[in-house]
Amino acid sequence: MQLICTSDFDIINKIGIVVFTISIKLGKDTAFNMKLTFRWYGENDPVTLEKIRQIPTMDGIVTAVYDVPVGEVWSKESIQALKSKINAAGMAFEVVESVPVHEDIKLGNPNAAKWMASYCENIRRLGEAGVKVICYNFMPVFDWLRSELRRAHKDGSNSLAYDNSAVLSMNPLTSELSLPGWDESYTKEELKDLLNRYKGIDEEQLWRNLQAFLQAIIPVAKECNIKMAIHPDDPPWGLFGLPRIITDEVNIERFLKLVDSPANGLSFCTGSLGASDKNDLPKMARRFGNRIYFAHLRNIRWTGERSFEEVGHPTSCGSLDMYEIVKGLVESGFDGYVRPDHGRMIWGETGRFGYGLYDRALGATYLAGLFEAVERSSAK
Ligand SMILES: [Mn+2]
Repeated sequence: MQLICTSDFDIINKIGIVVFTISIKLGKDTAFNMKLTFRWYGENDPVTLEKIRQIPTMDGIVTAVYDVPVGEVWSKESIQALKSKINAAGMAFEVVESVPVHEDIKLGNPNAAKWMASYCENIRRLGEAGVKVICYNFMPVFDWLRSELRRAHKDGSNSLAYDNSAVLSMNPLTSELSLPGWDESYTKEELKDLLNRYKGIDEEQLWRNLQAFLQAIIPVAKECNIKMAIHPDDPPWGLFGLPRIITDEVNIERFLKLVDSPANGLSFCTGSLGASDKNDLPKMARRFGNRIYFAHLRNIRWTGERSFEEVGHPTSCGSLDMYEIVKGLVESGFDGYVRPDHGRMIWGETGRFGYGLYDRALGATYLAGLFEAVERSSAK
């Protein structure tokens, strides 16, 4: 807490009264244990750092180096440039999302060792730049997947949505599938080849490949004072014959034991894990809170078996109990980084799907309010 006292002697002299103002500033350090962050996609992001800075209680930026092919070493200059820009805008750069994992590592093929060495070098370089948490995922081929990018809602907003029957009817080798980002990553031929290479990889093999990866990187992360935080699979079930393993409580328990080190932890993404109504998120938050270093907090509404749409962040907007999730995190001792996750498009905003400014800013202030209330009532 900072006590700021001001007295304006000019006014005292002029009008002969004493003006004495005491303002108590509840700085971020004392208001929250958690640190509020916002994802930013770099210079090409229409949402600028200056705008993000104006969201109340915003601490830091979550971003990555985007000018290097997946798997390769990030230049120190690029890392430093990001840090300087973010710091100049008055925010911290302590979380990277993501350092992507090369498919050869997930496939466990002979090139894996080379890519793991590059990955370790990235960890070292980010550690030197003051990064504390690295988010990554271990989903084969596809990152997050949706069947609709602009599901219209009654209030005039729109958001991403996932309809299981629509996804199952899609063939990733034709152009029907719409997923931001992925279709630019691979040509149809490359995708066909990649899907073929995964034919021999079942869940157990993917577990083994993940363990080999962790065994290579976790000691380096520990040395560099970095917490690795795996992002759960989104949605948390296998697709197109590809295995997915970071999906539920049992598997997360197994994951944490693969390399049982504090440097081996989680990004707790409620929208991803919450897509399955079998996942009890408050329970998971409580159980894994001390190994959760980064929380993506957003709400979704279940619309059918394995189907959902993204909604505003508050509990009453969707199917997830955000209050109980935050309570579970706080009561388990969570003091990591939090960010609002995908937002709807509201107020006519257009831009990167899920990553507009307005709804995510509303989400950020809602989350700040939840944390303030829960942290302060738990501290009593
Ligand atoms: Mn997420």
